[in-house]
Amino acid sequence: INNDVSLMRTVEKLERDAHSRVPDPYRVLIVDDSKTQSMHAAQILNAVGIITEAVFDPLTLFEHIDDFQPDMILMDMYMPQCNGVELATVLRQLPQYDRIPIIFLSAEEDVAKQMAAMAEGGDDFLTKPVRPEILVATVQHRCKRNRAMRTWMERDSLTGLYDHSHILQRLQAELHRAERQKTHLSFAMIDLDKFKAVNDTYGHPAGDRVLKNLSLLLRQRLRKTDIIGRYGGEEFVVILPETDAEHARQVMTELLHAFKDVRHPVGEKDIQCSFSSGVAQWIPGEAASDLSVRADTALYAAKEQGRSRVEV
Ligand code: GH3
Ligand code: MG
Ligand code: MG
Ligand code: MG
Repeated sequence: INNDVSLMRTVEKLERDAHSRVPDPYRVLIVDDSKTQSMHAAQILNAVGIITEAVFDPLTLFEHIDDFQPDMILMDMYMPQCNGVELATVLRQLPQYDRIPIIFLSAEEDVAKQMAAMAEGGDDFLTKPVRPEILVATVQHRCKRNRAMRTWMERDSLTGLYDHSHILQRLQAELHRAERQKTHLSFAMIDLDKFKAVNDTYGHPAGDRVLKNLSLLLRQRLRKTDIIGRYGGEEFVVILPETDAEHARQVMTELLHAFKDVRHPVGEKDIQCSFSSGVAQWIPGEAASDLSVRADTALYAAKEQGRSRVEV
């Protein structure tokens, strides 16, 4: 079996799939001090395939957001520790949480108080008891609109990968998670080798084709929990949660070999490319910026030592 051919087929298949893919189920974080209330809403949403997670203690909200990555939050207004409107105010002041829709679900019938909640960043207000169809329709609408908005705000248009600023936000969230769960995390930077020559020889569209193929390969080969971004023009990064440097090096080396085998169609002929990669394992307590500087230093070493290689 010719591995190159099967790989190109997979790349083409991935591209087709990307257009006809069933979207991942929506994820809703339910913030309510009452287990009964929260379970009731969860049952209604779960019945239509929405994934839910419950937060009973609002003070742990940020941990839940980082770990669960919700499409939206269903927020109770009155809780003993702090109220939902205050929580919304805090969320709206933090850029990484600012775009998450908040739907208030509360027994509060005072319209002035409902309006005050909306003024603090609520996107909808539903009063309990809510009709299940209304809850489902409102939640699905918010999730759908938000995904559409996030796609064009956070994703790079050529490759569909997370863009520079969003990948840094995800890195921050993953570092918080690694800190709490005391797990390893590795960060890899990828830079295409002699890519200027590809553009100069075959033209910019051919270069773009190579960038697209690399992004498809990364999505195909990496785990679902790995987070991939396009850092700049021909630079990519991968966040590998729960992965130490040695394992990350193996993963990146396998990717490197797979990528070198890909034949990128350019007019009549095919071209092949390689990349260099620098890997750094996060040191507990280390800032995201220091981690990425170490990965960049390793990448520079890979280039210095002849390219088409992975350095830690
Ligand atoms: P090195 O092995 O040292 O990384 O060499 P290089 O030629 O890849 O490095 P350099 O940084 O000099 O060139 C990067 C090139 O990447 C320059 C630019 O033409 C190309 N490039 C950057 N962004 C894009 C893009 O979006 N599309 C295409 N086709 N080319 C791009
Ligand atoms: Mg309550
Ligand atoms: Mg570069
Ligand atoms: Mg380069």
